[in-house]
This record gives sequence, structure tokens and C-alpha cells, in this order.
Amino acid sequence: MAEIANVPPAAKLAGVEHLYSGKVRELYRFPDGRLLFVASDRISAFDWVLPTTIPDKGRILTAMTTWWFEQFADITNHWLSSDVPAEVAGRAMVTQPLEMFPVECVARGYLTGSGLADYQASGSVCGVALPAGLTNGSRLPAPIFTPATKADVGEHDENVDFEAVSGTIGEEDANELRRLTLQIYERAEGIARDRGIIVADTKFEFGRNPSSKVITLADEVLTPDSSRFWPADKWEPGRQQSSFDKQFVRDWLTSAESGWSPKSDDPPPGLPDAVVEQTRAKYVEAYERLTGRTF
Ligand code: Q0N
Repeated sequence: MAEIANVPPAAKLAGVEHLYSGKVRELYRFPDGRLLFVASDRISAFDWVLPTTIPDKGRILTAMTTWWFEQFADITNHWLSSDVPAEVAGRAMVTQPLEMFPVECVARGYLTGSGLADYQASGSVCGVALPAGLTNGSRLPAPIFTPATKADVGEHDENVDFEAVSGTIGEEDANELRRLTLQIYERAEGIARDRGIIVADTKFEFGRNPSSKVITLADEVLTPDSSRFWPADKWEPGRQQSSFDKQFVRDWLTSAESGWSPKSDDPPPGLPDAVVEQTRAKYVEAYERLTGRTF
């Protein structure tokens, strides 16, 4: 699989085969076929992987994912075990190997990002018509399923309509992915909102268990990397919302102090220690607020 220019090579883990490296996650296979899903401490911003890592980010996002899996005990997921190699302790899961659906299953409860851009151009998102008068950050009348197809490395995923998904995987499975996506999102959004975090949108990946044929929730779920988390007390439609986790990073990278611009073709500079520590604290806060557990 293609490598991303500024992502370091995957860790060498004894006895597992490296399958895939994304900007911040890696996938390996054990000899028995089970997978090892690893979350790194890497952080991305403005489509770059930053040269600085955030201590404990991988462990926090892994703990968040497994907590959500526990909340949705009625939704079959790919988690098998948290008994992982020592080098990745706490930031990896052993998972079922699935036949993945080639669809990014996105649910949106609020309008921003590519959803806002599509709405402003056409009044709809992924073929779903929306009422007039919505603005950046508006809460939608009801959550919508806005699937996307994975683009090549370096490209953004492409929003597609439900019919395109049906055409690719069949109507029955497309209906099921939409139903699962909206059901899980609605439940998560309510839980998070009660705890002061708006989950504006989120992306799920599903696969089919090749033996049982059961459609199964995969990937990491409902983390700030797979979702947009906003602080509920600062929500104000009509402007770009602040990011729960990455706002300190974005503010510093766009400040004069960084000497860098998101428009630049140059890689971003490393983050100051204070920004690293503030950002780590936001990931801890998100985990502790959501779960009521201490990290
Ligand atoms: C898999 N991807 C998508 C995040 C992005 N349980 C699974 N079985 C088979 N394949 C996959 C999974 C999962 N999860 C998912 N690629 C393969 C890209 N992912 C890869 C992991 O990092």
C-alpha cells in the first residue's frame, strides 16, 4: 500500500505482518489471521501529520473506542481482545479480520466542512435535501447519512449519494449501513451532549465477518479523530466552531509565532511543549467527560 510522505515507517512488531499505515493508525496481521489495530500518538492538522507527537493520544483514543463498543453492546464490532504486544500496550486492539465495505459511513447531526460546502452549492448533501437558511454549525432537523468513498492517498474522500452506495454494494447492505450509522450516531450524540460534547459528525467503517456473514462495526469509533467534537458551551452557529481537541494546535500553527501557513507547501513545524501539553489535556478531558472514568 502507498506510503504517506511525512508518516514515519511503521513500528517493527515481532511476529506480525504490517498491512497498512494511515496518517495516525496502523494495521497488522497475526499469523492466525486476526488483526492488530494500532493507534499512534501522531496528530494531523491541515492535512499534514505533524512532526510532534501527543503523549498518550493513542492510548486515550483506544480507551475511548473500547468504551463506546461497551456502550453499544448490541452492535456487533470487530474487537476481540486488548491483549497486545508490549510495544503497543494500551493503544492497540486485536480485531476480527473483516471483508470491508468500500464506503466511509458518515453521519452528520450538524452542518460544517464538506457538508456545508455541498449544501451551499446545491441545497443538499449526498442527495439529502435540507431546509433553507442553515449556516456553519447549524444543528440539522435530523441526522443524515452522508457516505463517502475513499479517495487515493493525498486526496479527500468523495461524498456520494445513497444510490451510488447501493450501486456498489447492493441495496440491502446499503440500507443496513445507513440504518446502523444513524442509529449509532444518534445514541452517541445524545450521550456526548449530556456530557458537554457535541459530536457534530462521525465516520464509521463496517465490514462483513466472512464466516458468520454478520455486518460488523470496525475501525476506531467516535473519537475526535473519526469525528468532529465541539465544546457544547461554545456552540454558536454562524461561525466556524472551535475544535474540542485540536484548537490549540490550529491556533498556534496559524499564528505568526509558528512562521508557517496552512497554504504553504512546506511541512508544518514542530509544536511548542506548552501546545503539546494543552492538547494532551484536551484528549484526557474528552475521555474523562465522556466516560466518567479517570485516564
Ligand atoms: C481495514 N481499513 C480501513 C484506520 C483506517 N477489522 C478489519 N478487517 C479488515 N480490514 C480492516 C479492518 C478494520 N478496521 C480497515 N483497512 C483495512 C483503513 N483503516 C485501517 C486501520 O486504520
